[in-house]
Amino acid sequence: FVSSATPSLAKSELPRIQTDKGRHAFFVDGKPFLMLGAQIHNSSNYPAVLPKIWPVMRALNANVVEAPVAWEQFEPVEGRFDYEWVDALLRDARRNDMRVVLLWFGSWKNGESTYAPEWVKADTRRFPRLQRQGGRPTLTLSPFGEATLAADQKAFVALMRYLRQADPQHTVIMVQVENEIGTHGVARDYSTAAERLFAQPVPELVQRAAGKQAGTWSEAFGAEADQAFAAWSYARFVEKVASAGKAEKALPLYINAAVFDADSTAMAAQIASGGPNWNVLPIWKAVAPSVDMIAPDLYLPIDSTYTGLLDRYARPDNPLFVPETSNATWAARFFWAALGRGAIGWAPFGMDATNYSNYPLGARTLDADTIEAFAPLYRLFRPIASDWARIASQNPTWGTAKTSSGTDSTVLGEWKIDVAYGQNNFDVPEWPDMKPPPWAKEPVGGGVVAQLGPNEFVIAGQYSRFRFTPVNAAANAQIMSAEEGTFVGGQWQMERRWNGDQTAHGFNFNEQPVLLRVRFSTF
Ligand code: N0T
Repeated sequence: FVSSATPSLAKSELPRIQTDKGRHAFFVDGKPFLMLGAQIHNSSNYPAVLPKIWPVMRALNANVVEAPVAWEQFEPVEGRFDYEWVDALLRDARRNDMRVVLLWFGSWKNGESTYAPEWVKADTRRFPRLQRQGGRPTLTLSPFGEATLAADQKAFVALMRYLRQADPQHTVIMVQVENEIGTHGVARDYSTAAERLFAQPVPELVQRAAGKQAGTWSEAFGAEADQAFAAWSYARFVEKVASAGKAEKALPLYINAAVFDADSTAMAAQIASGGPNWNVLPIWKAVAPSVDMIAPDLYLPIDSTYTGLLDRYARPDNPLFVPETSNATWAARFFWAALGRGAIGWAPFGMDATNYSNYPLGARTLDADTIEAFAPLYRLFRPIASDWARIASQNPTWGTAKTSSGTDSTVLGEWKIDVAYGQNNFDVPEWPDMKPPPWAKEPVGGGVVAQLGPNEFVIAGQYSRFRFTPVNAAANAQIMSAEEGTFVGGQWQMERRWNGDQTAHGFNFNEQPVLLRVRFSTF
């Protein structure tokens, strides 16, 4: 039986990641797509909560909602799957013109296994726990549990099969497998089975991917042996879950990483051991090839840490995606830093009106100021989500978020770009009682540049000033045109030219972010 709707549905293309010359694009409906996301709270995954989600999404102008589906709700009784939440979410998302990233809270959620169904939690013999040295079990399921793997895989397969059947239009565009894997306070599994494996030679695949000498884990990895072993043990489990799910519906899959530091690995080894911290990415990449992306969750309000971690995960073999970031106002500016590094998506966490706050990670309250820190960014980019994604996948880009020094700079081609924060829009020499703009001391401001040609750029920014000077100091430079506008149907559409005060003191971005297209010449 073929219904009349079948042909058009069959034509709707599967979302996919495309990588070309080290740049990435996420294709949705056959077109590049930028995820302007927002994640709901952990326990907001019930139909009753939906009315508290959509008004926030609308106020933000998000185009993607990230929402968990918990193993305990999906398979409350072994072998019986409950699709009620997924159904309600899909129905509502379509009505609200939103796409969905589903988060599979299966065997692991923030290192522990609290989202496993009761029939799993109750049976520690069939579903063994990861053990501490000396034999005490943890709240974490062991990644060596064969029955645990079979059960998680079976449930994930059921979820992906259901998406194949119930979501031919691909409202769900991407799926996260597990959540923030990695144990806290115990470096790895010390069960008898794990100890036996730990004493054996490192599998050749891992040893080669990590660029180590052959030998046991301790011989090959030294001080990082426990963390590397844990990464391998989780990665092989996740690969089996992910590949089986992909065989049902080949959506892009990712895992998220609890990350702490861009330079040291000590915290990650203690607080999220085995999780996909940047130092064990080669292991994860080699052992879990069905996972398309490894994505950092960014909550620390230190600018060098935030951007340093972006750099760690924006790689030719790993599209940058920030599936969780703080929803405090300070975090909004890092949207620009992520975009400039080619991010295919970015999402503040805790965006629903369930009256919960994860402060100090996020905002104390989800008030109007919180929403307004993020909404203007999404308001600017939602209409051009596809245009920006196309531009960023084909051209050099650079992004900046307000630094502690108050300045930032880069070179793109023949042009040096200097960014200054907290400046007035008009330069004068010493002036009595002159004050900086009201936001000068706030942790706000940023911008992004894409180089369209040797002398042509698209710039967007907020609370920042951009200046362009030729790298060649002997060259004289002039602005040929500076147009404020947007893209409509893939074509640039000018609204007005900037000139006079609007260009004499750099390009100044204020409270409302805007898009500029500028052309220079030299003589
Ligand atoms: C995140 C979120 C949610 C010393 C926290 C961040 C989400 C999970 N975990 O609200 O639980 O599901 O992925 C952990 C960040 C820890 C920072 C500690 C700094």
